[in-house]
Amino acid sequence: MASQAPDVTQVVAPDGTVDGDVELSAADVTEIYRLQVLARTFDEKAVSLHRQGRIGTYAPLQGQEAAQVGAAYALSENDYCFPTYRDHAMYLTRGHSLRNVLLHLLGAGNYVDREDPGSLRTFPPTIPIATQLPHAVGVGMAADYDGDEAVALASFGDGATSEGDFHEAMNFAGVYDAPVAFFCQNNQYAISVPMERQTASATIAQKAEAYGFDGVRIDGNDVFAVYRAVSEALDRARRGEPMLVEAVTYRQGAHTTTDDPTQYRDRSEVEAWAERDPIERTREYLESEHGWSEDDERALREEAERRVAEAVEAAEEHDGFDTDAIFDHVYADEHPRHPAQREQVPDDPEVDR
Ligand SMILES: Cc1ncc(C[n+]2csc(CCOP(=O)(O)OP(=O)(O)O)c2C)c(N)n1
Ligand SMILES: [Mg+2]
Repeated sequence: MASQAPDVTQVVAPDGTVDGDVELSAADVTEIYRLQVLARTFDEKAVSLHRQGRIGTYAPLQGQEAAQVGAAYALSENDYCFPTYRDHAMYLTRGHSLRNVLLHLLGAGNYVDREDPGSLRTFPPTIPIATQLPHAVGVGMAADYDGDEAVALASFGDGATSEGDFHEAMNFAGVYDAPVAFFCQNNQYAISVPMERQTASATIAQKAEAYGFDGVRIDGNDVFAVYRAVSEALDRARRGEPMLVEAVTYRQGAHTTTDDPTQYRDRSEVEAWAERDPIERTREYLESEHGWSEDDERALREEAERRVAEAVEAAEEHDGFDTDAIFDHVYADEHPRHPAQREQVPDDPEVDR
């Protein structure tokens, strides 16, 4: 049941007490906490912008900050990252600007941050569920053939594990020892479909066994456990050993801004998971272990609010969408049909909100 506390590996308990070894320095934990708070501040703003008709449909990440920041933080700069449409905090952690993430939501950008070439190793999200997983395996293998040290992190949801692409990617990775880490954010739902209707497996982690590699199940609201498990998966990937990490977490908000979760889940379940909030846990750890003060907290929150407000202003000053850009990067060379298709796309399409 989605309301039960997950039986999973933890490093820091919900009240901030330490259960295991924390491998991160005070500076790293502070940076991770800053990114978590920035992500939630951005998320709240994005939901509000959608309600005001200022951005398109938005998939909220609230509740999944530890999973997204912890996993992306474990990557080296050169590694490849394949986030989902909900993984806005992964983009921020990988160095994408808030403005750049917003531009996509405004229909005026495509996740390519030209100001930050390093961020090009983070792929745009795919909307068809699980299609990024074979891509991640292929990119990891291509990097290996090129003698590049980089490995790939493939992010996906619990619902994605019912797609053929998930099984094809896992199978291929197992057979060819692909340098890829599979990272599942099990947020308990695929839109309105709960975990127990998604799979008859007791866990998602155990699915790895069928493909010949290891899977682990961790508390996805414990950023320390996420960082440790994904770091290990990436280390193994560098040795040509794929691994699956199942991060057990919860989507606190709606599936998207067009969804009403009160139709399919109880308030008591949402309240139980709020007790396990991933941001409060990191803060409690910082308070008890590193003397994090109220002044530190206030300054951090003010900075997050300011940065989000500035990004909204900067993004709303965009020059419109370059419709020609949808043809970019589809083929290495211009496809013979593209010139005619370019003619058919209006210069300034109405964005469907
Ligand atoms: C191939 C495909 N089928 C159906 C959909 C519609 N759809 C969009 S999100 C979603 C649920 C995905 O759930 P999950 O993988 O758990 O990710 P989450 O949204 O919970 O982050 C579905 C079915 C889609 N986008 N692509
Ligand atoms: Mg899900």
